[in-house]
Amino acid sequence: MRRKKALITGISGQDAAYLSNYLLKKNYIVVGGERKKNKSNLWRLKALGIQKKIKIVSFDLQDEKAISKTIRDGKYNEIYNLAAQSYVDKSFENPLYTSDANALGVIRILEAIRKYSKKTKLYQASSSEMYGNVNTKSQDENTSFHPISPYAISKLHAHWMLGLYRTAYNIFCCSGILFNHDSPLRGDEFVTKKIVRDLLRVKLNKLPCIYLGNIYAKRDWGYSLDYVEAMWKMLQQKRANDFVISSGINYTVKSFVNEAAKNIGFDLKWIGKNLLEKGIDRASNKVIVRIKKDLFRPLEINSTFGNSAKAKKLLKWTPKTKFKKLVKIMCEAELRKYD
Ligand code: NAP
Ligand code: F7E
Repeated sequence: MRRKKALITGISGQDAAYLSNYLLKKNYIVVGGERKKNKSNLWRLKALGIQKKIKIVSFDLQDEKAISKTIRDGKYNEIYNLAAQSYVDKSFENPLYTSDANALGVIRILEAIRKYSKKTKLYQASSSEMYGNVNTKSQDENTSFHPISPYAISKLHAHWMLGLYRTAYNIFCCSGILFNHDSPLRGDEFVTKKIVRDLLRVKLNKLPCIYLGNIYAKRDWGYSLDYVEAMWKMLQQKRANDFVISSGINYTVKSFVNEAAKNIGFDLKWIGKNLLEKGIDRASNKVIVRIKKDLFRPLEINSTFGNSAKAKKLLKWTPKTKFKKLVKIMCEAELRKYD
């Protein structure tokens, strides 16, 4: 049987690494799209030992001509668009670039598929951020969207364009509305990775303490390795559809800190309120965690909580890794760096 060929954009990112590994195991030809930089940044593929198995092509969400050529010439069965300016906080500082890459970039891909490669199936990385602060207990495919960051608005623009291309042009495109998913390959700027990395630095006396913003925000956290399976399953369906992918339980950032601290060998007690709240190690009486005003966002989603019943029913997908296990996996991987 002919091997399927997939293009994964944003190949230097967290999800792209796990998805590449997953598709290689399914005997796909995997092509990775990387935007041009002074220095290629494929440490995640190296960490999984798959760098040499992936052909890298130049791919920038802002470059319409190159996107058209890549898609026209590539003859891909499937495209997974994972490329994005993915950091919510940065989107407030850089709304123009975020919108151009995350929203218009997806339209560039859709147009290239419509014009040159109508049989190619597209997976688009949508986000739970699109919901904003809603009153429903949990969020599913029917929950309305109230985005409150440039990032969320850009992702919603792309999400709605996908729906349009599906109905107007019969293009097979699926939107995965994924809730937070993290892993040892998570980017350093995201809170889970920052907590694990910096708590360990404090433990090793390389850092006096760790600074955080809103520790009362709640997130529905899962494991990236589990979530990429759902991406693939979406494109194997008979009909294109949108799916929420989530763990179905949420925790505060503070709970993440407490759990990671336990794994790293701290027993934290908390004193004070608001900006003066501190996490103190019971054994040494040292302040390990402090709050910093600059790390709060102009607008914040207080709580995310996904309901992925549709994915369970139609994709037979359920998350395998629970919160405590995820924190343990991330802490153990960080500890191994110092072995
Ligand atoms: P990530 O690690 O931040 O990776 C993003 C990738 O996009 C990087 O490879 C980055 O390349 C690339 N990129 C950025 N701007 C680009 C541009 N203009 N052109 C081409 N590539 C560009 O993200 P992730 O956590 O794996 O997430 C994958 C996708 O899912 C993203 O679209 C994200 O928005 C979305 N998502 C993530 C989560 C989550 O919790 N992880 C949840 C919902 C949705 P550089 O190395 O050059 O920066
Ligand atoms: O923040 C709070 C922060 O940056 C999580 C992206 O993958 O998931 C991710 O977006 C929470 C927020 O992820 C710090 O205010 C407190 O409430 O790890 P994060 P995110 O914004 O939830 C969604 C689904 C995506 O689509 C995105 O691409 O943690 N927080 N103190 C902090 N966050 C950071 N980064 N740094 C802090 O010091």
